[in-house]
Amino acid sequence: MKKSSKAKKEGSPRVGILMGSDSDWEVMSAAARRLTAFEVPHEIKVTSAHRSPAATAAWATSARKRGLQAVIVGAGAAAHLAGVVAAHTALPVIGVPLDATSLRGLDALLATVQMPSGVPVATVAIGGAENAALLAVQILALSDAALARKLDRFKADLEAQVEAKNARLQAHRQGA
Ligand code: RP5
Repeated sequence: MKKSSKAKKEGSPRVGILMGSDSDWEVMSAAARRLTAFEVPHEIKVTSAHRSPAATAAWATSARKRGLQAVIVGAGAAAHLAGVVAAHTALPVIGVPLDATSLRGLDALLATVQMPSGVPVATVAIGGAENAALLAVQILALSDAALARKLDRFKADLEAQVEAKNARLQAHRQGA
């Protein structure tokens, strides 16, 4: 399929996934997989707050005009990327701190979560790319009834999985 017809079939991106390096993709791909499972069109890009600040600012500044409704930003080390994006857009910014140094992500967590008043970044757990995608889906579902129904099914499935785990444990205990 040609690139243009593929984009048309999949729809315009509604969520942006940005990361500081291609080395972040192993973790951040979980966000893309979860968005794909919910059939939410998304775009994926690498820019760096420190190494390519102009490209980062351009991506964030044009995000709303490109049709994005939320952005997910993953970075490790002195992770300023989500904060810089939040400085350039009023879209909801979801930050994913990543484990990229000997500090095991604590550095990125503090850099991502400790935003000054007025410029929020909704920060998920270290490596929490899937939850970042779910939070983005929940934001979009506020004004998208079909997506809200998919979320309801997802949550019901989570509940069923826990019930199945409990049933397995009870059966194991009775057999012991
Ligand atoms: C951060 O530095 C990136 O987000 C990545 O987590 C980390 C290491 O980047 P590379 O040196 O692998 O490009 O900016």
